[in-house]
Amino acid sequence: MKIHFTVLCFLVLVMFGVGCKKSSKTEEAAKPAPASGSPAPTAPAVSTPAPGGGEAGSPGAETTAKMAAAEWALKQDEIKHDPNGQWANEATASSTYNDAQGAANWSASQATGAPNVDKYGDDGMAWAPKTPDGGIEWLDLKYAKPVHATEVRVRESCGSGAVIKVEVYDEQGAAHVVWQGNDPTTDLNYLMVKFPKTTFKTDRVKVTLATNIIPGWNEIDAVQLVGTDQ
Ligand SMILES: [Ca+2]
Repeated sequence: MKIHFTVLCFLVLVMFGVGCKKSSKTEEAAKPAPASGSPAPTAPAVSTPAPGGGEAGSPGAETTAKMAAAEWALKQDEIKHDPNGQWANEATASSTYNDAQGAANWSASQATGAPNVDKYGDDGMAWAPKTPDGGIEWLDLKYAKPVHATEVRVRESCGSGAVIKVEVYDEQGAAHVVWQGNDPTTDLNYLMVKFPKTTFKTDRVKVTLATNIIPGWNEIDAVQLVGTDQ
């Protein structure tokens, strides 16, 4: 009986624990989407635009939230249609939820293509590692066109804030760390990693996470490589 009780307690903790929860069939939004979150990605190299508050006439909280949501949507749209941006066309990962392969939900390939997760929370249209808090996991992405890269944008869609390193690969296959640090991303947003234009061309990006630093599932919807021919 004691063992059963312990198991039950554990299950209850898992079910009601903090962080991004996973429901295997229905897609559950663990948190309300970005309305209350920051409208723009908090980039390590760029200051975050203020969410438009504090102007004359002091708009009510509802107006401020609407403005923030509109600004968030504009930013998402701008990134999605960036002419220098590419979405991955191939991906592998350290592990996948339920050992998902091919185009299955939560497989590595769910991080290829343009973003397709609309709400912050667990979603099979994003890559998820096998366990929620296991530690180091990575996502390795390939792109159609090699470019001199200037930026990598990682769209986090669940358990945001767990990325610890971003690397790009040169033509010889050597990895170059373009960012390492504390990921400030919250809610459904991009981690925007800007760096001086690479002297080499790259068509491969590796994103490393420490899933244990953010309790619950950590999921990545899409990763954009930004760069130019010259
Ligand atoms: Ca996706």
